[in-house]
Amino acid sequence: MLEYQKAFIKLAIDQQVLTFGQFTLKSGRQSPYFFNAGRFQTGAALAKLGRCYAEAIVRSGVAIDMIFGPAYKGIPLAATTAIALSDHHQKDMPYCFNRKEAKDHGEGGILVGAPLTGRVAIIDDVITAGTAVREVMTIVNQAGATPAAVLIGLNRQERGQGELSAIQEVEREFNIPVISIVNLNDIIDYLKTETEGQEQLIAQVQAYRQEYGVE
Ligand code: OMP
Repeated sequence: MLEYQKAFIKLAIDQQVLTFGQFTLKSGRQSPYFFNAGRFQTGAALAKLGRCYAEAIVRSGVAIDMIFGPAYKGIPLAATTAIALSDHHQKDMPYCFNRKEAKDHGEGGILVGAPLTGRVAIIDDVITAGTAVREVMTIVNQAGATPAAVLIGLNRQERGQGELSAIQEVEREFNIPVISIVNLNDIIDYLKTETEGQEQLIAQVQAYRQEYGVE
């Protein structure tokens, strides 16, 4: 695991973004952990988060022209990533986001920010079964732009609609890479090496991975 990945997991646990317990997912699965990006609630946390997303996209080597942040949770993620790309990677990247409801006055429309064109990195928090990200693909395609990558914080490494992981399905269906800052294996590694007395929790997470996970 790289240093920024370790820092990301530490930040997520410290900010209670990554929590452990019993959670019902959108897919109906019962999960012993949950990742809630809405809990990155301060300027400092958001700044660190943006640096992690920026590092992940730069390390991937994928060429992009802009960043798209889907409403609502993707909006601050796109903004903080764009700032980090400028401050730490000398890349002044345009970004835009959508509204959930079209505005019929003022500037109108559902898109805000830079024109949605070229090779677009879609930035989001989590992919479990891949439902949310499919909706975003439609918006990007309808604007005439090209989805170039999906950038997420956590890859839960779960099966999607079939035997492949949801992420593999998205990668095949849209022919683009899904880049994540960390995946579930990284979280398990972190719990094993950076924390103590968490054997029961590790066993629960591993059991969940056994039931719903893919390699
Ligand atoms: P899919 O649409 O099934 O890929 O699930 C992604 C969405 O599930 C996210 O956008 C969240 O609304 C929610 N989610 C989390 O935010 N964190 C998790 O750890 C798990 C989920 C989830 O419900 O699967």
